[in-house]
Amino acid sequence: MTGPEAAPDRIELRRLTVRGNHGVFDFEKREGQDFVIDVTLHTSVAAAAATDDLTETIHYGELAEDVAAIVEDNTFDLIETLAERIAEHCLSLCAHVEVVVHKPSAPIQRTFDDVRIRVERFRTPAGDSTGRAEAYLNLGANLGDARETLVQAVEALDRHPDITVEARSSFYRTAPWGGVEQNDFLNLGLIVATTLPALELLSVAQGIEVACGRTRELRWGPRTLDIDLIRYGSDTAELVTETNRLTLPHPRAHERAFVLAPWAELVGETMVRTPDGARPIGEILAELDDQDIARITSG
Ligand code: A4P
Ligand code: MG
Repeated sequence: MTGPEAAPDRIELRRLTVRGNHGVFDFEKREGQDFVIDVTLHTSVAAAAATDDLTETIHYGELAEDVAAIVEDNTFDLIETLAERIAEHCLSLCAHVEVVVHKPSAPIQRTFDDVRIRVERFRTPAGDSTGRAEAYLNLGANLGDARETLVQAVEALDRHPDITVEARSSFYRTAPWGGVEQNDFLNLGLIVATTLPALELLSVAQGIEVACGRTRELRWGPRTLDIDLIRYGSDTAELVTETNRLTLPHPRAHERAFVLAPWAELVGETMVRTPDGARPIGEILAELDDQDIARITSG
């Protein structure tokens, strides 16, 4: 359904002009120059057109900001590298992208109109050659019938045609993390296989949150249902991205026993990113033993 052949539609951003400091020469890095970017996202816009709902599509304003930030926040020798970085980011949004980076003021001692690099990339499945990626999700609830909500959320994810729940952890009763005084949470972890890009997986998860009555009032406060994407991909091919809508791997996972304990139950050992580099999950969990969590072994 989301394969390139099924999406003749495109979202095209043209001639985004951003000042950056890329180039082999020192003066290029020092003084900077304008880079002009074209991005083509091959993605179906049918769902957005049918519902007239921005959340069903890729927000071109956010796309422009994210691409501009990649140009501004890095210093590469080559526009090849810049194009590749932008393409990598775009692959978190959809499965097939084209990126052109123009460098109209490149140091060429001849009259020329433009020099540009064009890359076309397809999402390499973080998992296998069929386009399926594996993801680890953490679900939490502490309002209403939390257990029932979690069961329904797992069923809803599994019902989605592009998502298969491969493994579900036990339920865990966990003390609230984040300093807001509230009831204990019920949490569980899920391994899913999916053909959806990460951002589409997040959209599906958020749709299920809404369907389960989730309202967002207080950060880290009580919630009917919260679904966080913790990792997309495997130890060797993990998606790393940081945008307004999605940060992967989840930036606070390594601080939270309620995320790590169900994950360790499902996978045994895995390496988890922390600000000090990747560390074994068991080692991090051992250091979080002051966090009050209990595995519920019945049911
Ligand atoms: N977002 C960015 N990256 C991600 C990601 N990897 N997964 C964006 C999910 N969402 C991600 O989240 C805010 C925005 O984060 C979303 O719009 C999404 O685009 P939210 O769920 O709307 O707001 P929130 O959950 O209140 O904030 P936040 O910072 O996501 O909170 P957390 O980290 O989800 O923590 N204690 C226990 N014991 N158990 C819990 O389950 N949960 C929380 C919520 C706090 N304390 C808890 C628990
Ligand atoms: Mg959340």
